[in-house]
Amino acid sequence: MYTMKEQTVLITGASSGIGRSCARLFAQAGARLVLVARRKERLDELSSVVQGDFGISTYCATLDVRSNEAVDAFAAALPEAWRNIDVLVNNAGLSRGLDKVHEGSVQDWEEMIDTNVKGLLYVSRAVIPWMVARKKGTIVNIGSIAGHEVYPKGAVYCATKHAVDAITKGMRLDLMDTPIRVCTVDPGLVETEFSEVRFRGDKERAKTIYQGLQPLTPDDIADIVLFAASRPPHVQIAEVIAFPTAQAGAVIVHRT
Ligand code: NDP
Ligand code: 8X3
Repeated sequence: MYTMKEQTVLITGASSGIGRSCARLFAQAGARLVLVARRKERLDELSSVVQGDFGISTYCATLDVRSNEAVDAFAAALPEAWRNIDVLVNNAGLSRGLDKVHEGSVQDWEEMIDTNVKGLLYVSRAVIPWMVARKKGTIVNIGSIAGHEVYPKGAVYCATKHAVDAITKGMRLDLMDTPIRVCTVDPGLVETEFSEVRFRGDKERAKTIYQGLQPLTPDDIADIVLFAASRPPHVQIAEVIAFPTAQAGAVIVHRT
């Protein structure tokens, strides 16, 4: 069992999927949680569950990471006692649509770029200076296999995750002379609300993505995030790619 006792962990996109699982697993390990997402009612429900189950404390806030003003206002409003962020999990992200570039929706592109790239940067810009001042911290960015490969009709989502990969590498260079560690966890197929969001609520289409194989669960990924964050301070897990056993590439999947 990993211990995160007395550690403060900020998770973006904690209202669902991988972010929600990270909240539960870090709470089980004894961390105090700062949970943000747009759906505050879900955060409040999660917060009372983890407080009850694990006796830890939480701070929840509505936050749309696409707005730099909102991120700055969140950071300014965060009470002093919660600013000692030891672990930042940059998880909030989404895909919209599956389209050829010449047929795609500009609005979908903007939503993906604003959330996955600019949102991650805004939160990082607000939080990392606190880590630098304290000479302590671990940043875990949730990338994707889509940050290593490009698949048909996924150019823009893949571009955002390639950007996460580049930003992660850049952060590691920029923070190399500090004790702060930078990690990326890059999953393949994980069954969450991800595909429902991509296909705008089309549950049947979303289900087909995970049919015929055993996908990863959000807990599988949260376990890796917790592992990376709980290594001794001199150990920096730089990058983990995690696939279901029946997946060998972004679109190379064995289905039965
Ligand atoms: P979910 O749809 O289940 O969760 C996405 C989370 O991101 C939600 O909590 C959502 O909260 C939050 N979010 C989305 N937009 C915003 C925003 N503008 N501001 C704040 N929070 C936001 O999907 P996953 O758990 O699967 O996705 C988590 C991360 O994992 C993403 O970065 C995704 O790209 C990545 N990933 C997922 C894979 C998969 O197969 N599922 C594989 C590889 C990577 P709310 O709507 O309440 O704001
Ligand atoms: C999300 C999973 O399959 O679209 O990053 O690359 S996939």
